[in-house]
Amino acid sequence: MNIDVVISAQHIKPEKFKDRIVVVIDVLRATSVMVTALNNGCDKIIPVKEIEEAIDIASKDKNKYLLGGERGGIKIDKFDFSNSPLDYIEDIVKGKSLIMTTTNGTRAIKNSEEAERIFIGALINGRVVAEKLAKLNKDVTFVNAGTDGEFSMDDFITSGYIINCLRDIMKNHCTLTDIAKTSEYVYINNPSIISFVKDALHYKRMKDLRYNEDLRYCLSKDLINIVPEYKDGEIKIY
Ligand code: 3SL
Ligand code: MG
Repeated sequence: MNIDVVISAQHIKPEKFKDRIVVVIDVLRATSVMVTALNNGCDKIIPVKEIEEAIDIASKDKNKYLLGGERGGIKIDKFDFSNSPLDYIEDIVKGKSLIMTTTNGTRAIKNSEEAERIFIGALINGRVVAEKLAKLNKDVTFVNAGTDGEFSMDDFITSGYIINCLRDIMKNHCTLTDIAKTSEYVYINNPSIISFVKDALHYKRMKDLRYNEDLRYCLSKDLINIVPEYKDGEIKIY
């Protein structure tokens, strides 16, 4: 198994995904929202790039669809929810379909469509993602959503955590690209993820917007045991 990391949605080269599994990571906060909503009984998530597209799909059946996402970290006008994972509780999402558009996370998923399979990863489901990858034993690329097309410390250390779990399960029977090694190195040398991530640009933005609870939740490891997959335009637990 070969393991690689891509540092942002803008750095994706689709031709490099042939025959590989991709794990998309936007730990703050899109993929943490997706894992949470599906774990709380949401039927499926439809990620889209544009706000108009989301509103258009939702208008087809107002009872079935919820609209969630953000621009600039803030709820979009006419949307039901922002991009706070703590909003996606069972009472609200159970049996519903969520249409989501976010600045970086949903873009990273759509830009990864050339991959053989696409999984949704975060810290809250990190270990179970590693277990799934070990079972499949195929080459894998961790796509970090990044922040506005740039490298993001929070996604990078999350990749490092999952890689570390994976190497542990695989008893080292895998090869890592230099960037994958660096990602794991960053994780190993920063046992407190929050202490490392607090210097990240996006962490500071979240703090300024007073999303302290979101930060604490999204930066916790292994709270959830599901691995959502993106297939044919939908994210579900298959
Ligand atoms: O960029 C994204 O996809 C979002 O997760 C960003 S935010 O954390 O909701 O601001
Ligand atoms: Mg992010």
